Amino acid sequence: MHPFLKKATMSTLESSLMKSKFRGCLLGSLIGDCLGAPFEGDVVTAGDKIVIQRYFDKLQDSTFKAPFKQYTDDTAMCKSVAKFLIDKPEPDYKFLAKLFVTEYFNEPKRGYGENVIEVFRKLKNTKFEDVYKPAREQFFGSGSYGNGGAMRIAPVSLYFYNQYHSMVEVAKNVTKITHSNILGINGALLQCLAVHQALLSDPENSIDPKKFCTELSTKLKDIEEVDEDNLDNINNIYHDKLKTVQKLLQKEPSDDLDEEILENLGNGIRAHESVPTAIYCFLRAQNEIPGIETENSFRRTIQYAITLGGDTDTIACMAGAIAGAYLGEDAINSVLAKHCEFNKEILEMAENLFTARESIPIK
Ligand code: F2R
Ligand code: MG
Ligand code: MG
Repeated sequence: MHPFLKKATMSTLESSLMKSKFRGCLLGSLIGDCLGAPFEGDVVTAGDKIVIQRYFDKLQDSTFKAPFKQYTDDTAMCKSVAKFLIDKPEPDYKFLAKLFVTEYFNEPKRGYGENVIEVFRKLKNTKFEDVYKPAREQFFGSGSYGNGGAMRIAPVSLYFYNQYHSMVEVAKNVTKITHSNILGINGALLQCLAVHQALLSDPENSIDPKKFCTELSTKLKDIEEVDEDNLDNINNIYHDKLKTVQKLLQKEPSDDLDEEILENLGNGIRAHESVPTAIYCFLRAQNEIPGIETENSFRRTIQYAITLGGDTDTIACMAGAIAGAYLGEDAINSVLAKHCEFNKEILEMAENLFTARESIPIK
């Protein structure tokens, strides 16, 4: 067991820190989604970065009143994963598939992509007979490598924080209901490991980015799905990207470097073009970034992720989950959080997830 975790399970003080990390993680994921959503698909210019700075300043001003920023599919699916873990002591994937489908048909206008909607329709029409079959049929049988598996995985990292093998098995199965391409699955695994590693890191000690990335790569190597043909060097994609993250972190932040990040890591809807980018945002935001004026590293993570443009809701959501898991709820500005739809409910879910977790003996 990780020494910090061992300590954490031993006294009330550390148990309260773990609870704060559960709450911070899900709240961080929600904030990234809600605040990133208005910019999804945008190309962000230097001028837009100033607009985004003002947007955050305004949202943090307690006198500023505005309608809720609405959450999207990222949070809708994350809610289902959390409920699946809270409600059933043993994983029931048919129950989870039904939760995804019910959530979608109740609120279809949450920004879901066309293809995943086809999976939901097939699941419903086949009465959930084989919960993995519709996903396997996507993209002429190659399965999806979208980031929809990774964007919702954080509750699995939390719930199984001291049951590593269960975490890995459940993360794979939760993903395969909609994403069966190995890049989609491995992307979700990488995000799951990143949240887990951040959760087990002491927020009073600074993160060593090199160690953070090499540990992720080593752990991923052990658990990832492998493509036997390895066409286009598919098996190396995430490992190469984690090396690139480390290299880019050694450079001074600038607008030119942001261009390099987009070229080398990406900011798209594909898992391999967004999960490593979210990890990069979290690590980069451990230190000051020019043009992002805040002392708070949680806000810096989310704001920076949004300034990269592209799949802003999802990259900010994944980076926010990692940052929240590391820092805990206290590091998140409550005025900022209150602008997000579902902010109270997500904290209640985190609390229920924590309680459900604590009632299960450590194996
Ligand atoms: N879908 C969006 N945003 C754009 C649409 C917004 C909406 N129309 C609106 O305005 O309301 N955002 C959300 O989708 C992303 C997660 O996507 P997910 O769940 O992974 O979907 P999908 O369809 O499985 O994959 C996404 C795209 O990736 C490409 N792709 C995936 N696998 C492929 C393969 N094997 N071959 C070729 N292409 C593949 C496709 O272009 C898919 O459409 C998040 O950003 C979330 O916020
Ligand atoms: Mg979305
Ligand atoms: Mg998105």
